[in-house]
Amino acid sequence: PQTIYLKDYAAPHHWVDTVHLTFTLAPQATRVLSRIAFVPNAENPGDLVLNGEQLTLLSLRIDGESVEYAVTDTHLTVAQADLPSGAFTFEAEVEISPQTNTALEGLYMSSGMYCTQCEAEGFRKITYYPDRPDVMGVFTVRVESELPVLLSNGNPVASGKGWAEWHDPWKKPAYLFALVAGDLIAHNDSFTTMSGKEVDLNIYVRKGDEDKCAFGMAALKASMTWDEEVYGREYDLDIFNIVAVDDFNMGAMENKGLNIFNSSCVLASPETSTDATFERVEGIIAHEYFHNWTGNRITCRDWFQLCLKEGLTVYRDQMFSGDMRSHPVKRIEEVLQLRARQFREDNGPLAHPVRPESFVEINNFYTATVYEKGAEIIGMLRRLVGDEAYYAGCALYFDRFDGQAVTIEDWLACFAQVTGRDLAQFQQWYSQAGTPRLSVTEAFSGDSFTLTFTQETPPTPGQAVKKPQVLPIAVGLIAADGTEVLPTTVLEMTQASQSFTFSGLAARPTASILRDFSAPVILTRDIDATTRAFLLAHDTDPFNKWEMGRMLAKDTLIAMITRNEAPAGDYLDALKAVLTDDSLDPAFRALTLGLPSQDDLAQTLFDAGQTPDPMAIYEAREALRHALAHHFADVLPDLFAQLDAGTFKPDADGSGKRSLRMSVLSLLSLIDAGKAAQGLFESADNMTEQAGSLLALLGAGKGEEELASFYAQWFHDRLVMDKWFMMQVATAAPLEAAQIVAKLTQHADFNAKNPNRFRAVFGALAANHAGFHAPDGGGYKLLADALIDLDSLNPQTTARLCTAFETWRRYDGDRQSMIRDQLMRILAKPDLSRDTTEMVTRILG
Ligand code: B3K
Ligand code: ZN
Repeated sequence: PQTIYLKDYAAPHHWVDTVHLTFTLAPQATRVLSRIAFVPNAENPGDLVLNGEQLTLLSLRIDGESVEYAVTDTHLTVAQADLPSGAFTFEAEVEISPQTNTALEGLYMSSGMYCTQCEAEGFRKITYYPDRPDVMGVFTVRVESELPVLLSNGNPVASGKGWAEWHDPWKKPAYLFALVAGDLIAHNDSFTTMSGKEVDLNIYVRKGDEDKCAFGMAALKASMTWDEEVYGREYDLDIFNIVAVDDFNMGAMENKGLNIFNSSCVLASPETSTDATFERVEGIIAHEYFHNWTGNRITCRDWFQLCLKEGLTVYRDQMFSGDMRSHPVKRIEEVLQLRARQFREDNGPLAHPVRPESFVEINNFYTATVYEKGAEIIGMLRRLVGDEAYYAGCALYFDRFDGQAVTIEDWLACFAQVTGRDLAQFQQWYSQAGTPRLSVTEAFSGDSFTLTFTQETPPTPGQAVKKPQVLPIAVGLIAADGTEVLPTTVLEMTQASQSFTFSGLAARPTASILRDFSAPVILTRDIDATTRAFLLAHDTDPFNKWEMGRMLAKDTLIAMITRNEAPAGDYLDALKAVLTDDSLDPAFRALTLGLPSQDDLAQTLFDAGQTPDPMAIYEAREALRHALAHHFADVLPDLFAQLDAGTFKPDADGSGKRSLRMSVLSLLSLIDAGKAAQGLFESADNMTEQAGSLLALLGAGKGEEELASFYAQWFHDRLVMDKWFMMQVATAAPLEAAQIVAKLTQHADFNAKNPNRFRAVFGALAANHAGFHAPDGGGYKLLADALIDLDSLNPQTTARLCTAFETWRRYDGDRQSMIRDQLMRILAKPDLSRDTTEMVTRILG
């Protein structure tokens, strides 16, 4: 397969002015008639080159005349010599088969409805077109079908029996095209924008899901208000539609005026959804809505610039969620995610810059690095330039580039202009892969305290030597009595090694370093458990307060794993103080109670030069859970009773309480024979507590009966059933995981073609660290078998799940060779997709 390089970017030979599409829908023979007005690009003249894949071409005309053309599996070309000299109209008719499209890219069918997914390069499976984001056109779409709801982008123009026409006045790249046709029900509302324009809002769902739309609708309206108030961005069409689709490769898609969502990311009700789902729905609705400005009105010149829209939009949705809920809690959750997914990626064979320099299949680069590290870069930029300059830079960006397809350089130029700063070194964050290691030493003399930082970024594939990055390091200083003697101050580190001195101090302070996780680095700091416990008790920065608890937990677990030590008493006491401190937010207490994941511990051991043993990690973590349960035995039952949040409301308060309550319950279940959890399972009126109590039971080796009654209650609800599958795999004991997965794949409700269900089982297997890495290699083989089968149906989801193997070089020789064998077996599959081939090849390194 061909590798595409950023350095080879060239403007297209032709621009698009207007596009008229007529769809005559039929499951296996949909006709797509296109009329495209092309304008030659005077700056780069050449042949007319259109993308097209899996299309049956029925007719082609240019300015009404037939013309010579060449067609391959991927392109249609008309030689420049055969084209009219100026602008011309291209007309073609193609036939496609949505029903047999199991890749879920292009136009496909899901539970009887038609829907599309075009980003990144799916439009070429719908018709011949210059399918690249820098080519933007004004689309008019006619949909013909007997289905009652017919939707496309923009505003509705006209409709009649069996047809509807839509016109999108905003020019856009083809990846934002969308079409939906189905027997759907609208949950309707409206929104008045800041300039007084009335917008019609709809969430379209299948019959039976109408009662799961209210929360998503409220989140949409809150997002629209927030973008007006915080960024001054107003919505720009008469209508905004969201459609829920059951079969979807990712979370959701920001198509102009017609967002399409994985039903798991928009539907929510207290009975069927957990607090985590509510929070995710709120965040994703906001994310897709925010793309209307960061992504749609201003888009990417090419796919290497993906982080331009994704990093910024993730940053925006994170700020929104923080405003809606709690910034400290949200920040801790973000960092947990970042470390679990992005640091993991950055540490292995798939490490790549936030703006990659090459790709084979762009769908493989919708990664934690592009999204989450991309968002961290925006956060650092804001910290470095300050709030005022940040918003001024954004305003300039919106103003200057509205309606254009641009680059990271264009984005940064706005901030260079408003601040007068040289952002050349900062720009390295986009080009240099790998997580910087930051270490610090402390010295006190006279009245001065000095912090000396050293940074180093390890090599990553294709980048052996790294340069120092610009690091905003937020620090505070705390006196022995717990008072803060230096409030949060941002140090700007630009060198490999750099010192910062604070004078006028009466006594040696305790430093709180990297507050709010001000830069995406791995900080090493040699401090003893007493200092950590002091900061856990006294740090005014909630992130670092939590971080100290986490480091204590990690040290305790590492000592248990490597030296067979008993859990440190200091740690148990410090944790108990947090657990029982009513002045702290329950959500924060729950997060502090959470233990580092097995995967995190494996990486930590590997970084320290040891070979992680998954079974030993599992056992130590289980032993610590039991030790915590016994150490807290006198307070757990009372806490469990007190934390009843009352009537279910999916807000920060209620979910925080329930989150702590479920953490308490999972420990309590280890010492009360499951009594409390069984009681709650019987009485729960919401999914958070019903699933939480079931998980607590399963985590204590119980819950067989509850699992069966859960099935009997919910077998008809596909999203709840995803949880039923997932929970069993997630809590399976290491030596049973493969067998449980094998059994579940034989279940009548298992369906590999549905990405949610496939991920519920195989994503959970990959996340069950000790189970996946079971000594006999059964987990590896099972996943490889499933991926080999899925690849012919759905390359995108297959390639995504290959990341389960990305950490293979951490482990012992036996495991490495078993994994290598499985990767080679996948690679040997005839006709393996480009997506999976690229992923497996990169993982093998
Ligand atoms: N932009 C889409 C992701 C498309 C993924 C293509 N494989 C969703 C989002 O980030 O909002
Ligand atoms: Zn996005």
